[in-house]
Amino acid sequence: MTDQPDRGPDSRLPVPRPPAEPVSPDRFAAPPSARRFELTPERAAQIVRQSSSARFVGFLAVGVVVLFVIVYYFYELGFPGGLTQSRLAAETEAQQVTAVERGYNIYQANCARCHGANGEGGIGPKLNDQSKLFWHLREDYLRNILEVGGRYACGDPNSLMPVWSDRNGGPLNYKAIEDLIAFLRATNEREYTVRDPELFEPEIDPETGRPKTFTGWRDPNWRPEPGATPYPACWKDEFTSPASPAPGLAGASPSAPAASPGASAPAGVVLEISAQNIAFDKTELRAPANTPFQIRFTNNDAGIPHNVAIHEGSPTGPEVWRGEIFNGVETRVYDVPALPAGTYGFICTVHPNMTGTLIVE
Ligand code: HEC
Ligand SMILES: [Cu+2]
Repeated sequence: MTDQPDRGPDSRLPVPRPPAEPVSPDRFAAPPSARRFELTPERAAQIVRQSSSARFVGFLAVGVVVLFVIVYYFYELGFPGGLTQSRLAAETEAQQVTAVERGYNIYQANCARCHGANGEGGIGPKLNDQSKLFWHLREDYLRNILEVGGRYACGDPNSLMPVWSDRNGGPLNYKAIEDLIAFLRATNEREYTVRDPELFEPEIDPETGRPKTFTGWRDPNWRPEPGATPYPACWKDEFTSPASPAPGLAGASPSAPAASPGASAPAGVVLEISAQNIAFDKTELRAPANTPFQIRFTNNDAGIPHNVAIHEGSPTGPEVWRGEIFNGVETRVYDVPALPAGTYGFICTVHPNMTGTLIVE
């Protein structure tokens, strides 16, 4: 029972919807003032100028980048024609040089007293021999012997060469070992600078006023004779190779002048000498001139090879005669051929620091 009159379905809307008008395109566009597309001549000229300078700047930027890439490429990899070295190679070389120079100091401080300042040998075997460096003293071998000590060379548990690596209780850390190896393998092609061990500054030779230098031992171009036998794994075998005369009472080197057959057991002079702890017990021997004589040599160093060799003038002069090398403990009698009067040096071929004077009168 309502008294509301029925006004149809739209009767509850507040305002009746106006009839739809056609949409003018102007409603969706900027006002006509903004839609002027004509350019003033000044504006047009400005735009042209601006865009060409922007292009030039862009061109410059690309040019700079391209140039940089090209220059950097050669800077990094080295300019062609050997003008410069690749940066990586240069850095590697600088590090190699540093390692060799440090290794030199470590060698002089720890090793020279037994192996000689130039690796010429002494209490320990020589290290600077080309055939030995080529066949035998390779990096792995050096690393092993420095790590476990001299017994690695020939299996001698009483070897005089101590353990060097701190991994087995020695005094040198792995870096020092690597530097040492770099020095032992350094080539003789270039000069290295001697530097003081603390500050690593070059050491100046007071006489010349220039830094002291040294060269490595290894000749990288050295090649063994075709068919040559490799250097033996144990250095002592260099002296006991089958090529040397069979061990016997007499041990004359092939280069020695042949002694007369009857001279092997003359009632003549017998010189006595012995070796112990890598030293001769005598520094002077005397023998008669122009007469064959004998040397009775006792090697008291168990497992260590020694001999007696005679050199002209001094122990470093040319070799005149060499007695056979043999391991201790043993005594052998050498027959020495007649020598003209004069002063000679005698030496152990294995241990260049075992020397003495032989006076033939
Ligand atoms: C106390 C003396 C002594 C000192 C110091 C010494 N060595 Fe030796 N070295 C020897 C002896 C002895 C041998 C021989 C080993 C053996 O067969 O018993 C040897 C062997 C070697 C060998 C092997 C040689 C070969 O022909 O196989 C190398 C390499 C070597 N030493 C390097 C070094 C270096 C590097 C140092 C310094 C860190 C050093 N030695 C310090 C005495 C010494
Ligand atoms: Cu010797």
